[in-house]
Amino acid sequence: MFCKLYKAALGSAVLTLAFTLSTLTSRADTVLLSDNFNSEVGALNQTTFANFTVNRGSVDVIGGNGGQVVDLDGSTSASGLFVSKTAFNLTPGTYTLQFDLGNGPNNALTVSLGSAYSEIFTQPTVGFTTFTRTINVLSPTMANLSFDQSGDDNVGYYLDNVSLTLKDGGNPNPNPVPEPTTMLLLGTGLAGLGGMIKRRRQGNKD
Ligand SMILES: [Ca+2]
Ligand SMILES: [Ca+2]
Ligand SMILES: [Ca+2]
Repeated sequence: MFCKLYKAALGSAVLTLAFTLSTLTSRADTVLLSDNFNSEVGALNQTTFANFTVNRGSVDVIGGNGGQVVDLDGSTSASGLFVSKTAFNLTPGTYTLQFDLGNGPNNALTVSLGSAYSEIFTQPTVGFTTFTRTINVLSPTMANLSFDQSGDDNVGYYLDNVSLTLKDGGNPNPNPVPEPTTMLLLGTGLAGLGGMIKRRRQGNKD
């Protein structure tokens, strides 16, 4: 009899704990930008994009990487500055920036996300290479994603599959402290379990 009660209480406590942990950790990722450029109109010196503007020089939309890609140095001997139309409102949290780069050797490409991230690429890529960067934002900031190609020789890095994702619903604390109410629930469950064990031990003495 006791054994059944004990198991039931223990099972209940474990379920409560599992549920509490799952509600604390299961927040969805938020995709802020995802673009493979396959729906753009292929053209040299293309100026119209769904998610980007060409703020300087020119870029081309050409075939590649199983669809279309953006050659960040167009065909006007003026390399492109390719900037997201959206200025992202970056709340504190962990972001994942991912993009494919192809072509090279080449001139420098500066990839930046406002003050949150900046990196200069100069190395040739073998085919297309996926770059994944984790960006931790500590205080709120507004930022455009930009790809600044240098060179002015009509051949730039080829850009594809750009995405920016906010991980875990923007939870700034990856190891959250349980809220007082959940602690109270857990405490009540464990106290009840302790009481049962105590009663069981006292029962043995009788
Ligand atoms: Ca593509
Ligand atoms: Ca070009
Ligand atoms: Ca070049």
